[in-house]
Amino acid sequence: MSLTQQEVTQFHRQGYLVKPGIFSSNDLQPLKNALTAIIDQQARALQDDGQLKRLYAQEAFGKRLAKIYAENPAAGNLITRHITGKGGGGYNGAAMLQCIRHPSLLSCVESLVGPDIIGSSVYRIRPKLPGWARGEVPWHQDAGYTLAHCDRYLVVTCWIPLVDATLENGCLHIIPTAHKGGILRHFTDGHAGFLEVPQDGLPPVEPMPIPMKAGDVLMLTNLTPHASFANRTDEVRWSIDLRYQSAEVPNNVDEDPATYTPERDPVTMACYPPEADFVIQDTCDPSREIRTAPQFKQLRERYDRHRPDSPGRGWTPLKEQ
Ligand SMILES: O=C(O)CCC(=O)C(=O)O
Repeated sequence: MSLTQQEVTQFHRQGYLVKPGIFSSNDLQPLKNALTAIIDQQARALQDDGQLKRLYAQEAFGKRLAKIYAENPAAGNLITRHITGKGGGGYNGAAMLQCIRHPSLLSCVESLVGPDIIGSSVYRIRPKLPGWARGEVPWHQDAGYTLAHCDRYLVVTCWIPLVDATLENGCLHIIPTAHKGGILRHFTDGHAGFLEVPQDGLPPVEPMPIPMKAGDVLMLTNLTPHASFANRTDEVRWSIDLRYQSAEVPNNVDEDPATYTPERDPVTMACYPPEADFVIQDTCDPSREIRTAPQFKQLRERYDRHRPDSPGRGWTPLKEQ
């Protein structure tokens, strides 16, 4: 299931493309099971510790963490952090790699970045809880988070809801065609601590909400402004966002994070130095591809142990605007 020429053209013209039904519900189930297992294990520990009255074990995937959070926000936050990591990292088990390497998804990505594909270090799992400020992500471009020398390269974000994403539960909103205007001015200390482009810094193009079914894929460029707003339901809006780039885009695949030095010229660095990039497809040397869960886990955890500092790109705080 690769992209048609028309879809590739729409992606480049509009800065986004929705491919419906790439992941079947069977394809999503292993990840949902793995996340449920983490929630279950953590909920039991919290209950033993007297911090939760109930396990909510009979609740559906979309509801369980929301119920826990509603009973005790601190307990909900703790479990959420186990899943997302602290500002990165997070769940890196077999089911995650399976999603990242999903064959139909990779065929679509290949249509955009070519056959030699690097899994960009930045992938995220987002349990967007009702009433959870950190679930609302203000306007930004993903390039705002990566180093400036990468603005000229394409890094494709694939945003995939694990449950239906609606206006009510906080689907993604994007600004079409705005990627053509280059990088916008971002500020640190935006909503919930995220980078933010304030309203008056956004291009004068009407934003578009993108409601999606579970398993659809929204593909964005790294310069496409996007945001998501409050979840006004009583269920969690679960999603993952994965990123891919051509092997020609700067990356840290052959680097040892233990020997990383932040003093060197930023242009010699990966687009996002703190986390591990990995080879998804290498047409000349397939032995470099990260295909097994232990390989993936080991690589990701090596970066958790020696997390390189990013020199950043000098955005200033919103309050000093
Ligand atoms: O999932 C969300 O609500 C925000 C996602 C996002 O900002 C991203 O994928 O870069």
